[in-house]
Amino acid sequence: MPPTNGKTDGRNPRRGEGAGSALYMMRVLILHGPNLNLLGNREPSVYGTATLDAINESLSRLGDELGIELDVRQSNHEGELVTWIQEAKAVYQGIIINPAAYTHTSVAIRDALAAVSVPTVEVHLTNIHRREAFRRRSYISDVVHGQVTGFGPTGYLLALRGLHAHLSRQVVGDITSKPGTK
Ligand code: CA2
Repeated sequence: MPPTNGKTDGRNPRRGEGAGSALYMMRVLILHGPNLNLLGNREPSVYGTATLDAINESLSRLGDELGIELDVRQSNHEGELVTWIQEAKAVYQGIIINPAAYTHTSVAIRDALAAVSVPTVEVHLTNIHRREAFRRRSYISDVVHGQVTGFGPTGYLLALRGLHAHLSRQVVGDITSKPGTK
């Protein structure tokens, strides 16, 4: 809780702790792909009982804790996901994406992620490497910073923590590196 006596402790509660936090608020875009809006209602034996709203609420709580501003979107349309990725450049410091079935088919999403080069974490609820052969191939895994797969809804939180740590290190690097040495 912030102090209630009108004085501050020098920290903006909307800002993250850590080296970069005094300069700006990190913004991260969360993208959920096709059919993830059905979570919790269908196929609970495969995808669990948590709804997408519940996952987004826990992400929002962690975002508040880490001082990260989150925008969360879901689409069943490949082109819409591509457009959102393109628009992410210069707006978001990071992306977390579960492209769902497009993981295994979409050169367009891969090309968009490669083009914007915003640090991205790929998330899958299930372990795609121990499922059907067609799910083992991800078209984006070699253009993203990292992949979290098989931890259910917790995977999104691990991804956000990992991205936060990565982006914080980048900011420290930017501040401490001498001009012309990068
Ligand atoms: O494990 C994951 O997160 C997946 O990205 C989920 C995708 C699947 O195509 C990928 O291979 C792995 C499927 C998302 C659809 O979610 C549903 C949820 C409830 C009912 C039906 C589908």
